Amino acid sequence: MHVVYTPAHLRHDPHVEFETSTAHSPFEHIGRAETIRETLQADGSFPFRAPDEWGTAPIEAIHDPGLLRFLTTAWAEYQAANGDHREVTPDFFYSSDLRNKMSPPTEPPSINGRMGYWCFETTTPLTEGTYEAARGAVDTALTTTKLVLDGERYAYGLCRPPGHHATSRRYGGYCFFNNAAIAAHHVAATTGTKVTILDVDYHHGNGTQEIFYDRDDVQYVSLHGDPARAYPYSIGYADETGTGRGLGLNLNMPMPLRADDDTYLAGLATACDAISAFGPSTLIVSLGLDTFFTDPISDLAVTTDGFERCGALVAELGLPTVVLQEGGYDVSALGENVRRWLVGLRGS
Ligand code: SP5
Ligand code: ZN
Repeated sequence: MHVVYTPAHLRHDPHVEFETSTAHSPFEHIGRAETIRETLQADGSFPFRAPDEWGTAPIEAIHDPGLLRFLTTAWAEYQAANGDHREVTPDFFYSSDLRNKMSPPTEPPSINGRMGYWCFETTTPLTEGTYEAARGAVDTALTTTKLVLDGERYAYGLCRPPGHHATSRRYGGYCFFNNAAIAAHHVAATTGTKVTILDVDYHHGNGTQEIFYDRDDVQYVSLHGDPARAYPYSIGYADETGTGRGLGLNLNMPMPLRADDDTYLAGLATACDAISAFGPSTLIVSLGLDTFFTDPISDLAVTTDGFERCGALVAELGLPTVVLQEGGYDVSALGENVRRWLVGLRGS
């Protein structure tokens, strides 16, 4: 199984995250991707390659061109307006309620206003090289996808920053561009076949759901911490099933507190039944390992052995499978957890 990796992710290097009313060192940092790289390289059975360059067209097929334009220059514009800041976070968030009973808002002219227009939360700072890193993650996702379209049964993209919280018009949740959504649209648009995104990150992939909610060519299936208690709080409930042509093609499976391997795998089996019923040509897995029992920001209880069983269960679908990295924050176990999930998928 090939691994696609680029050191471009090192350019996204936050030192501060505003979370739970505290400025602390970030959960999402370069060490995450580096420990995965080191563990897979040490295994010796995962050949590495660099991504190709895909340009911006695949991003603009999914995201508002305004978001792309903003991210290209936002960090530098913020420095020019506000003086030197190593990394930048909005201090204002746009909400349509602010202009209730009036014309809808347009993009503000000032950089401080634009920060809150394109971002939805406080844990996702922009650093000097964030844009280049986010472009590298998209290139990684598309190159991994191409390996599978060209005939490989499985491939793994070590995407960082992750993607599944990024909506068509907003970044946040450590995510800038929605790597998995861009990959899924690429498959659907270039092959004319159906695609499923199976999202096993602890957090609901609100961005992926939003992007495909009204489409009948991409199914979204997610197991995640119940949004009644878990980020992103406002979306991810079981009664969100799609709309229009997409009705019935969005499946949310909120998980109870401390769900263990057997509970989680029972949910995953139900998810796999829904995927089989849809009949996609290709499976894209948004792989988060933050369901792990010692993850510092999550509350499920999946083990390393459980991750291997998850990979093996997904393999039973018999589908060409693109695995893309999302979250996972117990860095001491993250590399091995990814490796075991991929070993389960590969079957040895
Ligand atoms: C890709 C991904 O996994 N993004 C996750 C983004 C979550 N960021 C904010 C999490 C805030 C949760 N606070 C939990 C406190 C636990 N003590
Ligand atoms: Zn997550």
